[in-house]
Amino acid sequence: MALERLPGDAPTDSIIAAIRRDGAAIVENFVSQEIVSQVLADLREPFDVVGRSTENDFNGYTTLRVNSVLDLSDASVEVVGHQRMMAVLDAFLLGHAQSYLMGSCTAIEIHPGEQDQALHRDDTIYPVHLPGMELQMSVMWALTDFTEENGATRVVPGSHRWVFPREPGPDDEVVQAPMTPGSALFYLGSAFHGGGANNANTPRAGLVNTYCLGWLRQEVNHILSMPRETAARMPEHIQKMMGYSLHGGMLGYYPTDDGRVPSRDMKGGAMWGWQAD
Ligand SMILES: O=C(O)CCC(=O)C(=O)O
Ligand SMILES: [Fe+2]
Repeated sequence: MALERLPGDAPTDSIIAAIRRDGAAIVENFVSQEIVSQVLADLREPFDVVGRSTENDFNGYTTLRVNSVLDLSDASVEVVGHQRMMAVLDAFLLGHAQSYLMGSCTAIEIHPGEQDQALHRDDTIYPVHLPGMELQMSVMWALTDFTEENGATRVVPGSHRWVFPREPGPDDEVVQAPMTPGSALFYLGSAFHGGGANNANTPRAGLVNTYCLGWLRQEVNHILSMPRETAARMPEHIQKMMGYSLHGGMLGYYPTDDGRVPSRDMKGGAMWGWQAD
């Protein structure tokens, strides 16, 4: 089988339906070439300067990684806060939270010679498994061509329905997600996936962003990783997803300079039931 591929102007409902069924889906040409080229240009120096600092058995030793891309590339705002992408995230993450947050924002350039990354679920950063409740979702944007040869992301379709602690075995089908630059692969936090081996002679670069339920701790501490002055220049929806927001009107508050806390709006909080309306 292959993952469903939908055109960038496909109805949001059909993208959601494909992800619900397979745990992942590709949306082609979802962001412009101009944005992709700009993000890639902004990342060249960070890739080359700090890209090897995250090398380990999981991330690989022939792969460059850059974290907190939002802080390094203004153009990445268009990707991280892509409005139609967020309409898809809404369907998966707003059933169990009033809002969601950006977990991480990581560029990954897999170089020739890299091996297959171990198949894994991104949501294992959270030590709970609640069937039917997605804790987070990932969106991998192709910044270069993703091909079967150069390490396009691998996904185990249907694995989002597996009961913990089932792991992929030799009989489970693994499919790849070839994409052109500007296309996006959505996958649920519960879907097994991993980077691919690069057997080509050119690198494969992608930007993968994760989004978690608003009452969970974010993978990256964006409040510390980006200077406040930079954050203040971000569009409001990005600031909120970085963590400059309260969940349910009460989670994440802090005293302001005069020692007061904002009046807490319990409406919409856990006790109230945020699906009531
Ligand atoms: O690079 C990829 O295609 C996937 C990377 C990934 O899944 C991860 O590092 O968690
Ligand atoms: Fe992953």
